Amino acid sequence: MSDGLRTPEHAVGELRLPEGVGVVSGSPNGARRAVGVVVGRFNGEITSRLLDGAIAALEEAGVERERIDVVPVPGAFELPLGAMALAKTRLYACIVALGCVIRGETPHFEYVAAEAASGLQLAALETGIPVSFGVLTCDTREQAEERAGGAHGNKGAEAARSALEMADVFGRLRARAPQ
Ligand code: INI
Repeated sequence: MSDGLRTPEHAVGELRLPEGVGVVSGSPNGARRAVGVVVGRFNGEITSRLLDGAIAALEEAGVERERIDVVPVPGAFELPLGAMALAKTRLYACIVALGCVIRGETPHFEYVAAEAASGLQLAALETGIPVSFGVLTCDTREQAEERAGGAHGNKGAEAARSALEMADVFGRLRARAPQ
């Protein structure tokens, strides 16, 4: 099974929610939302496709093009700082981080990929603004191409929808909390 999100080694099926509990869930709704996108220039052929996928998904979800700001950074290692800077402006409902790390002959890959992942999570946790992880970490360029608009979908689009969903659920939770 491959729906673009999961590869055959992932489990199929939807989450089943038990009856009787309160469920606060969001949807990728972009209406009246501004979104910041930070994107690595390294492996630019791939990150351009991730960016195209993300912008298309944001517009499809109702985000107006003029409300999308894109910040290019040198590579995936710089994504966390870019995301943090965007989040701290408080101008954006969520941040989409896009990059592509491809394994080389040295352990450099491990450092760049690990710092990108933990740094992006830190940016979200420190600011309370959702930051999604649209960073490909692949062994080969072919694997990256498959995930940037090829057989495995477009992870940029997936990251855009995840960020909007989290922004939406945050909004719903805020609306429920006592003022
Ligand atoms: N940056 C990437 O985004 N992808 C890579 O595959 C990559 N590799 O393999 O080196 C990469 N390196 C650059 C890194 O992100 C920083 O820009 C650089 O180290 C300067 O801080």
